[in-house]
Parts: sequence; structure tokens; C-alpha cells
Amino acid sequence: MSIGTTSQTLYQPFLDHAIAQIQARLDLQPYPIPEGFESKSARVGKGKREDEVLTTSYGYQSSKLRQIRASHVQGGNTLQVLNFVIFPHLNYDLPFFGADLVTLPGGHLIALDMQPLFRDDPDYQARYTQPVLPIFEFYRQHLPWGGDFPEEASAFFSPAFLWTRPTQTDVVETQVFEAFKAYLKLYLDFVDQAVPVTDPETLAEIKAAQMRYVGYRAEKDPARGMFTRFYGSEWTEEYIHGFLFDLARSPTAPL
Ligand code: DBV
Repeated sequence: MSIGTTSQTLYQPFLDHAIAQIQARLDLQPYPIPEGFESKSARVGKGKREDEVLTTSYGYQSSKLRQIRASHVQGGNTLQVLNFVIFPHLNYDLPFFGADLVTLPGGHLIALDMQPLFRDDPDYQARYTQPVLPIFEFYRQHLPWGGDFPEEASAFFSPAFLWTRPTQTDVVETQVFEAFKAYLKLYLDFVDQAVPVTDPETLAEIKAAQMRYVGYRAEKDPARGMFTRFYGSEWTEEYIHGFLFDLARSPTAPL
């Protein structure tokens, strides 16, 4: 399949929009990025196919959100990735905001969701999934279901999981970008409304659900192979456990 002409940095407008929105709407502070991981580049391929692959990282936090982070991979027309995830503090029952926007030689792969802590709890669904469904239904008309994905991952997605493999780049630039903006806006509305949890039992459940989620994503990170090829295994493992999915090491959430 041909993906046509991809702009050099297809997901830069997504990143710019997200950063502008969180700056406008949150009491934002920087989140530390371990040294050596803010920016990493490598030359890959040979001869005419040689290209630079640059990975840049962004980290923020706010009073309700433990880590807001982005990983942006730019490696030419057929290698563009933006992985953008928001991890709430452990005294809020907010879902995770998760966007995995991936362009590889085989095409585009888009995953967008507000990933629930308690997927099967009807009250939780009523608060954090039902309000997303109208947006999901709207964009789903233009963005057909992306097909198979790992069965074990399904426990971590909501019924409003937008999962699609657009064959046209302009669909990414238009429909996917609009969907991304709509999901993020609603997520930040949820954040506005969120009140701290104080019940010890609920706090313990939240912590267990966050650990499960982060543990799964660190273990099964679909980008592990790609990063290992570009930057080696030592850099990649430290990037995954020390930045991308760092909850187990976070001082605010000790084991
Ligand atoms: N995915 C990440 C991070 C990335 C990243 C941190 C910084 O979690 C990129 C980069 N995702 C990335 C790449 C691929 C995918 C695929 C490079 C392509 C891998 C390949 O084809 O070689 C959603 N992302 C995927 C897939 C899914 C997701 C379902 C297809 C995987 C497959 O078919 O095997 N988002 C991803 C996911 C969860 C999520 C698995 C689980 C909770 O939230």
C-alpha cells in the first residue's frame, strides 16, 4: 500500500496543539526528562536510503496529572510517530489519555482513547466513557475500525477506543487531527471536574489499576523493536522504564 506524500513531520501539529492546550488549561510544571533522553538521533539505512531518525521527548505535570509526556519520532516520509500519554496522579480516578499515532512504511496506525482504570464498572463508564461515545461515533464514520490488535490489550481500552489504519495521509491531517483535538478537549474537561479521592480502599484500587496499566505498556511496548534497532537496547530499556512508563520508579508513587 502506498501512503502517498507524507509531510516530513506529520504529527508536529498534533504535538503543538496538545502543548498549547495543556499550557492554556492546566497549572503546568515541567516533568523531568532523564539526561540523554530529551533528544536522541541516529542515522539508519544505507546509501540513498540513509536517513536521520530523531526522537524528542516532552514532559509536564500539573496538580492533578502526575505525568504528561510525549515521544516524537521523526525519520522521514515513512517514519513518523507521536506517542502522547497522560498519567493522572494516584489520588484521582481519571482515565489515562492515550494517543498512539504511527506512520511506518506499511501505512498509518492510529490509536486514540481515554483508557479506563475500571473498565467494567458501570458507574465509571457512565462518568468517563459515555460522554466520549458521541465523539467516537462521529469520527468512526470517517475512520473505520483498524482490525486485529493484541487480545490482551483490549482490557486496557474503553468502548470509545478509536482504532484505525487510514490509507490516505490527508485523512490523518484532517479527520484524525480533529478527533485528537476533540478527545483531548473532553479529557481536559474531565480533569477540570475531577476531585481528589480520599477513601483508602478506592485509593488502593486506583494504584493497583495504574500499576497494571503501566506494567503492561512497559512490558509490551510495540515501539521496543523500533527503538532498539535505532538506538540500542540499553538506551531503549532505560527510555521505557525511566521515562515513557516510569510509574514504578516514581517518587510520588512508591511501591
Ligand atoms: N507505542 C507506544 C510508544 C510508542 C509506540 C511509547 C514512542 O506505546 C509506537 C513510541 N505503536 C508504536 C509503533 C507501533 C505501534 C503499534 C512504532 C508499530 C509497531 C510495529 O508495527 O512494528 C496501541 N500501538 C500499536 C499497536 C497497537 C497500539 C494496538 C499495534 C500493535 C500490534 O499489532 O502488535 N496503545 C498501543 C497499545 C496500547 C496502547 C498496544 C495498550 C494498552 O495504549
